[in-house]
This record gives sequence, C-alpha cells and structure tokens, in this order.
Amino acid sequence: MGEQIVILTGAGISAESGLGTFRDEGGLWAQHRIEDVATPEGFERNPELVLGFYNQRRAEAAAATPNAAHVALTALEAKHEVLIVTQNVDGLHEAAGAQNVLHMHGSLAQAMCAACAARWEAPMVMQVSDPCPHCGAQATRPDIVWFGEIPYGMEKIDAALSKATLFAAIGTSGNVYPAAGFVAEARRLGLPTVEMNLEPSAGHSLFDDLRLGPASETVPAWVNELAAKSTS
Ligand code: BV8
Repeated sequence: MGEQIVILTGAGISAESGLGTFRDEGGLWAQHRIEDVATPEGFERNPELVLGFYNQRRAEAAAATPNAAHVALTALEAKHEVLIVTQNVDGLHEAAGAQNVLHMHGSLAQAMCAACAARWEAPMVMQVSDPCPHCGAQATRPDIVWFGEIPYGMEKIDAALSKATLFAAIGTSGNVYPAAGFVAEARRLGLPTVEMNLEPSAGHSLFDDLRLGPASETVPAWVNELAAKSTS
C-alpha cells in the first residue's frame, strides 16, 4: 500500500464547481454577517434568515458538479489510504466517488433537531415550522457546525494524523480553527506537508511545499506526481 494521507479541503476546492467561498472577494461573508447566519445565537434570533441562507446554498450545491480536483482525489484512494477531512458542507467529494470523507463542519444534506438531536436527510427547503420527524418539536436546523460549536470527528482526525505519512491542505484560507491547526500537528508529528491554494493561506509558512494555482490544475498534477513516485 502507498502513503497514508490526510487531506484537509476548504471552499477553494469547490470554487471551480461554481460554489462561493467565504473570504474571497464577494464571498459569502461579504454578503452575510457570520454572526447572523453561522452561529447558534443567529439561528435563535432569526431562524428564517438562517434556514433561508442554507436553503440557498443547498440548492446551489445540488446544482454543482465535482471538478477535476475532486475527481483526482478520488483516484488517490485506489493506491493510497486516504482520509478527506472537508470543511465544506457540499457533497462534491462524494459525488466524485470519494469513499472516505469526514465532514468536520457538517453537511447541507443533513438536518438535525435542536431539541432531541435526531438527524435525518435534509429536505431541499427547510422551514421553521417543520416538525422534527422524531420528537415533533419545531426545532429543526441544518446539521452544520456553527462558530462556537464543536466540529465533528475530532478524535478520528487526530487518530488519522497520528498514523499518516503525508498531510495536504487544499483550497482553505487557514483562518478557522481547529482545522487551521492541523498543519501544526502534522509538523509536530514530523509529517511532510503540502498546500495547494490560489493564494498562500494564513498558515502557509508551516507547509514544506506550496503549490499555487487553481485546484483543478494543482490537484491533478500533485496526484499524478504521487502516482509516478509510487510506481518508481
Ligand atoms: C470550535 C459553517 C471549540 C458551515 C463554519 C480566536 C482564535 C482562534 C480560534 C477562535 C477565536 N475565536 C473563536 C475561535 C474559534 C472559531 C474560529 O476559528 N474562529 C475564527 C474565525 C477566528 N472556531 C469555531 O468556533 C469552531 N469550533 O472552535 O469549538 C473546539 C475546538 C477544538 C475542539 C473541540 C471544540 C467551529 C468552526 C466551524 C464554523 N463553521 N461554517 C458553513 O456555513 O459552511 S466555518 C467556515 O469557514 C466554513 O465551514 C469553511 O469551511 C471555513 C473555512 O473557510 P475556507 O474553507 O478556508 O474558505 P475561505 O473562503 O476562508 O478560503 C477559501 C480558500 O480557497 C482561499 O485560500 C482561496 O485563496 C482559495 N481558493 C479560491 N479559489 C480557489 C482556491 N484554491 C484553489 N483553487 C481555486 N479555484
């Protein structure tokens, strides 16, 4: 078997599939205040606004198709042990055929009940009046990790990093923790680290290898390089 690779992806890997990033020019945080749409307090204050924000993104994500970067990562799984830890809430890694994907910030495809914590497949359009299918409370929300909430899969991510041989970060600005801290953990473990991004991230100096350009170019090139190495 080849390498054991942990790959952190962010909004940049889905940009060429037409989905907005957060902090780029005209990005989602230019159109909405984080505290209004991506915090539990914002949901408490105005659930219609928040459900509307995620309904819009769910529709956009459903209409998007994986790009060459998502497809290239799926090809990696054939030769290497890969865990894709995505901060993204779209389903494009799965749509490209990736098997081992961990949505640490949740997923647009899932809904949950703020009253009983039950989870189910989200309808395309969520309404405040929707009753929870399990307890009947009108407390349904997107199964998304908002600021101040605990990301999913942290133990699994730590375990994967501790036995990894390579860490890569693709299309993430490195602003949001704990995801932005994974590269420091990888270095502490002595792993080689590579970043693929349109611009250097906030943590770029922690990466051994920085490949600038659109993910649809840098990711297939990186995957081909790994393939060439593992056959030599
Ligand atoms: C937690 C919801 C405790 C889902 C999101 C002060 C200091 C340090 C930390 C904190 C602090 N104050 C508060 C915190 C904690 C806080 C945090 O980090 N705040 C930041 C802003 C300072 N974090 C939290 O609250 C987290 N929870 O800490 O709990 C804890 C900690 C550890 C263990 C247990 C408990 C919860 C964070 C999750 C919040 N939810 N969103 C949604 O609506 O989508 S975060 C949001 O930002 C998204 O999830 C997104 O994934 C994430 C990161 O954004 P990026 O993916 O990086 O996207 P961005 O636009 O920023 O960058 C795009 C990149 O792509 C750029 O680099 C660009 O150049 C590049 N790009 C663009 N086009 C392309 C491209 N690259 C390649 N090709 C292209 N074509």
